[in-house]
Amino acid sequence: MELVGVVLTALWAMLPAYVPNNVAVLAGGGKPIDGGRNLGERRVLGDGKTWRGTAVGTAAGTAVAVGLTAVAPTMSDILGTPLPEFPLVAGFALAFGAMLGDIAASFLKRRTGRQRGAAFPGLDQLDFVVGALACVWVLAPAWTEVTFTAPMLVVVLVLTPLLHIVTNVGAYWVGLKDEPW
Ligand code: CTP
Ligand code: K
Ligand code: MG
Repeated sequence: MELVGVVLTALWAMLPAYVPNNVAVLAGGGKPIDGGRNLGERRVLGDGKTWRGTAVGTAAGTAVAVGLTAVAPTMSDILGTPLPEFPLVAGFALAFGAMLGDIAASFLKRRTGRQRGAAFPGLDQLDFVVGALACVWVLAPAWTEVTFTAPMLVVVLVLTPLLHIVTNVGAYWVGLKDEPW
């Protein structure tokens, strides 16, 4: 497959993982997952990781996977490259894994003394990708192995940080986020 095809397929396959954290920003609020508890001097996760944001984000990413699956045959024809369909468990795993990766990153941020909202370059841009890929690989191993080729993984690791920066600066600019990361 040529590069354009690899890039299209990689972005398509990761869309259910790209959506959840952005939806969580819009849906967030309410009870924090850690219930306000501390681990040592610091919060376990902090007020930025809520049940509602996590649930709505996961649901949104799963819904995206269902939608993409419905249009996969048509879009494959239009774009001239075979685009994968998502079994429900794979769509859910990509979405939920993205949220879990972000939650794990907040855990690490608090352990390293970073306040809520503080930047952690590198981790901020890739936490959700690593979470999504690990989760889908555990919950849908056969699908993951045929869908994610090595070139696609390289494209994902290179393009995701760029997309993440563009989306977050955009969200900050229009006033949806408090920080541009
Ligand atoms: N959010 C949420 N639940 C999640 C993830 C995000 O409710 N599981 C919402 C919160 O309102 C959060 C906002 O999305 O403040 C932005 O997410 P993020 O940048 O990940 O959180 P921060 O507030 O920056 O906190 P942290 O330092 O822990 O990343
Ligand atoms: K984050
Ligand atoms: Mg943040």
